[in-house]
Amino acid sequence: MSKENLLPQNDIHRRIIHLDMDAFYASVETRDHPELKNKALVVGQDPRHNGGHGVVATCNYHARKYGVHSAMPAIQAVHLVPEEELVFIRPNFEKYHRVSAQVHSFMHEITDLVESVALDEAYLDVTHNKIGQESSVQLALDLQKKIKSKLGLNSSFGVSYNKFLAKMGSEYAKPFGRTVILPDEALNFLGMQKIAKFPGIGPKTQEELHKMDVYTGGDLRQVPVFVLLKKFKKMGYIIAQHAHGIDLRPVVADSDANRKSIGMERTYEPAIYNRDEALTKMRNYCEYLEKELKKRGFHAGTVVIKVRNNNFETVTKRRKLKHPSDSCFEFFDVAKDLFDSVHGFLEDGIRLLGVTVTDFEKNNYQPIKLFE
Ligand code: DCP
Ligand code: MG
Repeated sequence: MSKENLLPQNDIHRRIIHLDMDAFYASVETRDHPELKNKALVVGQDPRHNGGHGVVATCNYHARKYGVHSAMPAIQAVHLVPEEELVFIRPNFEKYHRVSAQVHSFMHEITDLVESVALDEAYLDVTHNKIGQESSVQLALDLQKKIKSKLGLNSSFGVSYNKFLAKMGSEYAKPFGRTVILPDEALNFLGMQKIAKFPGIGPKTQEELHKMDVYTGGDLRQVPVFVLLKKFKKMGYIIAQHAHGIDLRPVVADSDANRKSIGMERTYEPAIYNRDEALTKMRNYCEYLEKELKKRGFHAGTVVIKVRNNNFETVTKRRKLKHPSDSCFEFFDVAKDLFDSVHGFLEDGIRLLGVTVTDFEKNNYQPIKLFE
């Protein structure tokens, strides 16, 4: 069988934008502390003040020049960057959520077909948009400009006919750039990319592919589809489609209808060693969950908690409620029970706590109207 008829029919008629904020947390902090502009800024706790603990959440491009990157032990940044240039700043997640919401409000001026992947990253399907603008590139440029002028932040975007190409484009554009990949340019663009840049090709798959003399997207496209399929199963088929510029996944809007859970989690520095303090946090989360559910008219059937200690051990525990509910008291009762069933974490210090509710059903009764 030839490779062509193993692949699905391509769709080149959609217009997709992928936008990703540059060095997101670090850029927000630089904006709010202009005196740090010329420093190597690392978001995370300073390991020199806590016995060498912690990891880098992210860092600015100046710090990246020294080889610092996300998820690296913070102490390594201390070794890499000259002392007089290095600044650690504690993350302020509430602020990042606020900025993210502002970015999203600009996106929703263009379309409601916005699919968030992370706080700082989203896909927009602008094939049909609220502005009535034909040029998806113009829409993306205007969005990027607005984020810069209203929020003082840099972002990068890719525009193409599918999600995977748009995302490859925005990665390629970083920092503060843009990549437009038209249908007849896609194979050229992909051909020159290293396979490590393709989603789904991790270190192990890379190694396997290198053994087959496959280093670039161009090499990858030469490999018959059935070979990739046989070797890498389901993922191989996805990789094969990518090599040919195909990705048929729709942009799925973040609307309430698509939501399968609502949760709240926070990291704590310094860590929490006290049960009452942990429970107070969880009670606050439950109040937030009740508010969110009431807004949407949903009841939740299951409560899930997540606890992480200073050694980065993480447990999640879940329990089904007797009846679906939107009451913070009921959520908290269960969350407290689940929390007490996690042993040994308080002693090590808790650095992350989360409560999520899931298994939604529509709340069908109407509250009684006391006054007409
Ligand atoms: N983040 C984190 N831990 C990671 C990766 C990321 O806490 N391992 C956080 C910090 C980032 C934000 O998520 O600011 C967005 O992640 P990105 O991977 O998009 O990284 P940046 O926006 O920081 O940099 P880039 O310019 O490469 O997008
Ligand atoms: Mg980013």
